This record gives sequence, C-alpha cells and structure tokens, in this order.
Amino acid sequence: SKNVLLSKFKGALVGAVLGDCIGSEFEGLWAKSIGVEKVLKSIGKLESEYDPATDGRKADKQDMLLRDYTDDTAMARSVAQSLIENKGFDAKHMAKMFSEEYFKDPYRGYGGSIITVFSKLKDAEFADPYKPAAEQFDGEGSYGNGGAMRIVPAPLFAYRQNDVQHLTELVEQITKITHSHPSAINGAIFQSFAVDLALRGSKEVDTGAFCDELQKRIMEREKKVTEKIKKRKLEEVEAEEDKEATPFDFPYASITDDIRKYALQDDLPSTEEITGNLGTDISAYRSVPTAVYSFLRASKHIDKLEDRNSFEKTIIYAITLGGDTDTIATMAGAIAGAWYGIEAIPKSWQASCESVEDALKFAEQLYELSSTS
Ligand code: 8NA
Ligand code: MG
Ligand code: MG
Ligand code: MG
Repeated sequence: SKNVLLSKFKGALVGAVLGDCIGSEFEGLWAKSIGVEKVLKSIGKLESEYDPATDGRKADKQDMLLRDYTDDTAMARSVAQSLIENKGFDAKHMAKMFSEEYFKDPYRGYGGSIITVFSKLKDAEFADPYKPAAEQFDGEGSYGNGGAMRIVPAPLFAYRQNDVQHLTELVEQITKITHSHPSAINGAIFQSFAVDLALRGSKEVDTGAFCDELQKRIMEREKKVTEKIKKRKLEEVEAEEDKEATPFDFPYASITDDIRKYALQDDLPSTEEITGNLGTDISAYRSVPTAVYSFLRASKHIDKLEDRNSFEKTIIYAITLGGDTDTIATMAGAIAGAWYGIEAIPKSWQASCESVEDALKFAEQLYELSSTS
C-alpha cells in the first residue's frame, strides 16, 4: 500500500530544495522585472532537459551542471544530518555542521552578517553554541529569515510526538544557534507549524481551517514571549505600568488575518499589495507569512498557471512575487511538498537540481527515526 506519510516527508524536503534551486535565479529582483512568463520560461528550460526514458537528463544535456542550491538548502541539510546522526538535537554538533559547511562552500549566497557567527563559533571551538548569535547586532540578534528557511527537517523529526510545545522548543533551540531575535525565532516556529499542519493535512486545502489552527498555535507562543518580556521589564523598572497588549505584541498571529484574507479573496491580489503588506525581504517577518500565503493561494485559481498542479503553482507563484525568491520559494515549497507529497513534484524538476537525492534519503531516515522512537 502507498505510504502517504513517507511521501509527505519526501515532498517536504524535496519541495524545499527545488524552491531554493529554482528561485535563486531570481533572487533580489523586483516582481515587476520578473513576471510569470520569465519564471515559466526558466521552468520550461529545465523540463526540456529531461528524458522520461532514463528518468534523467537528455544525453546531450548530461554535461550541463545541475542547478545549484544556496545557503537555504546548505543549512537545511545540516539540520537534517545533525538530527539524524544524533537521533536528536545536539546544539554543539549542529553549530559545528553549520560552520563547517560554510567554510567548505562559502559561495552559496549567505546573509551578510551570519558569517560572523560561523567564524566566532569556529574560533571558540563551538564551546558555547548560542553565544555568537546572541551578540549579533549589539545584542539584539538577527531578525533575518535564515532560521525559518532551514527549519523543515524539524517538524518531520518531531512529527510522531505530535506535541506543539515540543516542536516549538526544538525549533527555538535550532534557530538560536544563528538567530536570537524573537522575530526570527517566531518566524521559524510559524514556518514549522505550517509544515506540521501540511504533514497532517489531507485532500483539499481548507484555507480557513489552516489559518485558524496556525493562528491559534502562534498566538499561544507569542503570548508567552510577551509575558516573559513584560515580566523582565517590570523587574527592571518597578514603577512601570502593565500596559494592555496590542496587536504589535502578536505580530505573526496578527498577520495571519492578512494571510487568510488574501488567500481567500476571489480575485488574485495584486503583486504590489502582497509585496507591500506581507513583504518579500530577508527579514523573517516580511517573508515567512508570504511563503505560507503563496502555498494557500496556489490551491486556488491563478491565471496562466491552470495547466500546473498546486505544488508547481506554489513555487512559480512564490517566485513571481520577487525579492527574496529562493528563500520564499523554499519555505512555500516545503509546505506544499508536505501537503501534496512527492508524487506532485514533477520528475523533470527533481532531475534538475543538486541535492534532491540526498533530500529523498534524509526523508527516509527521518521517517525511520520518527517511526521507531
Ligand atoms: P543574516 O543574519 O546575516 O541576516 C540578513 C541581513 O538582515 C543582515 O545582513 C542585515 O542586513 C539584516 N538584519 C538582520 N537582523 C538585523 C538587525 N537586528 N538589525 C539590522 N539589520 C538586521 O542572515 P540570514 O541567514 O538571516 O539571511 C538569510 C537570507 O540571506 C536568505 O535570503 C538567504 O538566501 C540569504 N541571501 C543572500 C543573498 C545573496 O545574494 N548573497 C541575498 C539575499 C539573501
Ligand atoms: Mg539563498
Ligand atoms: Mg502536549
Ligand atoms: Mg534568499
């Protein structure tokens, strides 16, 4: 019988790799200068290189390089490998893997500041794996999306426990190795919840129900963080009044209202509306919600993409939004792959990118781990 869960694990990891490999060609471009035709042309090219008879590339394309993955996949590979090797989370080991991977292959388009973390980790021989990240930006921590972009192996690893609190803590620990800003951590948690919900989803995507559950989970998390910060402040400033909570205290829970609204809207929202209100930049807060939205929106009609399945639509649509295309497409691809499974991912796409075979192997290993623990 068909193993649905294993197919979803494979879909999640392969979907993430493909979003990165296909999206990176357009990274940093404005939506206006991309357009759906350019994305379809790029996809058409990789599809034309495929030979179904051999399930590989056409003979005359063999010498062409596979599309490269970037930092998004490099770091996700380390998360997967470290969880698999240790059969659990080991901060020092994962920090070592991130750092060694960077120094082995530094040209994968890493964020501008994270390199300092890798150097400090290495210089201190990974003694305190959380210290360098906590020192970033004068102690404020990075709010970049580098935590969220790599997190997909975590919800796979934690799938069987089926415990939101456990997943939350695991993701927080993994993220804090490089990103200590609450916005980066909660962004990674938000993304991991979306993948977890997709792994548990079946049949048609119900956008309302998906957003309700996602919002409930992230609200609980953001309330806890807000209470902690308030408590600390009250201890610092005795006389400070306990202010009423505002939506700004629950940024991801609040933005979920916009995700739901735009995903359910009959007509496709304009690209300007999405880039303006949800964002497409390298901060977690202005990219993770956009990835979740892209997945949900692709379950509905999108002009010019109706000969494509919902997984394909997710990747193509996410890239047309521009900006941090590889990272938004990798996160959206992880969610879509987790929902629709590996069968929804065209063989031609799988044959076009570096690291797809490893992603399939990691998915099997994480599946084995989660079914024996
Ligand atoms: P990061 O931690 O270096 O953050 C990325 C950038 O965000 C930093 O360089 C800062 O400019 C800014 N930033 C983050 N936190 C703060 C703060 N507290 N105060 C002021 N500025 C801040 O790296 P990351 O891993 O989060 O970055 C992920 C992104 O970088 C992904 O999109 C990834 O694909 C990569 N990326 C690379 C390129 C490239 O061409 N090399 C371009 C865009 C993104
Ligand atoms: Mg990248
Ligand atoms: Mg519980
Ligand atoms: Mg990027």
